[in-house]
Amino acid sequence: MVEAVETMDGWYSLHDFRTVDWNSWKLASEAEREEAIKGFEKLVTKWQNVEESKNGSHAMYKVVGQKADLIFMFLRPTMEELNELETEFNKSKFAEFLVPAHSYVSIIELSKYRPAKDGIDPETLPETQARLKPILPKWEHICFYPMDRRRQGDENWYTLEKDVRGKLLYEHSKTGRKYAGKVKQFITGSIGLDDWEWGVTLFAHDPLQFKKIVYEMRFDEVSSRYGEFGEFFVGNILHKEDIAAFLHV
Ligand code: 76R
Repeated sequence: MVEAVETMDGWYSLHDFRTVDWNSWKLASEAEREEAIKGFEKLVTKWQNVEESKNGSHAMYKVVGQKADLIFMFLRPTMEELNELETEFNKSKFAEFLVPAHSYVSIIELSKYRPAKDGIDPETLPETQARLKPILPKWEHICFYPMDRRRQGDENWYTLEKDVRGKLLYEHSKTGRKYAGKVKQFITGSIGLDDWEWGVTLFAHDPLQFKKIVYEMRFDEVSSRYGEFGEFFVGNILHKEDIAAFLHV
């Protein structure tokens, strides 16, 4: 029987996509807009405090294109905390001017394809714990897309033996490592949580590196034979200090 791989699971993740309703934003009074901006900045400060105390992390980007205007990625230890922060955000004044565009629920995931070294469970290592509960980089650009492993005819990931899958992923990781310092990736597992099997979140200083890495990986067997991809979202960082300027009308 084909063996599943054991996963190590970290913080829960919510990718929250919102569109700004610019018409109602422009129709609002100056005082209302100011209240919305101040309240939103306060929320961001709250998220920053959570991040400083290492109880979660977040990323905030402006989407390029029509799929949404803002991407938030939130990491929290529990699904309840994700829900609480989402609800708090929804009740805020600023949310009166936002339309939900999309969302994605998943969990930071690492897999145990490599045999344990010296019988040590990798999950107990501090470096693994740091990767399972990561502070998201504040790099200039983000790229998010969901993906599946194919299950069709001769191309069925789920009928491959574990060692074969491990080898293919090892090859994949060699391509990935070429982008060290240029692309930072976070793989979140979403089997049983959302519509696709994984979420891929990439950060880069130069958006061209998204195209380079995704293109190069298309030729890795694990992607060329076994990868199915969903919709891509790409954006530019929005710092707290720039919120008012972004929303100025
Ligand atoms: O454990 C590790 O992180 C190291 C080895 C590794 C695994 C097991 C690794 C390295 N990845 C792994 C698993 Mn990955 N990754 C993707 C995408 O667009 C595409 O074709 C694929 C989207 C990118 C861009 C990427 C980048 N990886 C996975 C899995 C889980 C598969 C499973 O369990 O079946 C998915 C879905 C996936 C997808 N990967 C790396 C990268 C990069 C940049 C690395 C090197 C990281 C480093 O060593 O710093």
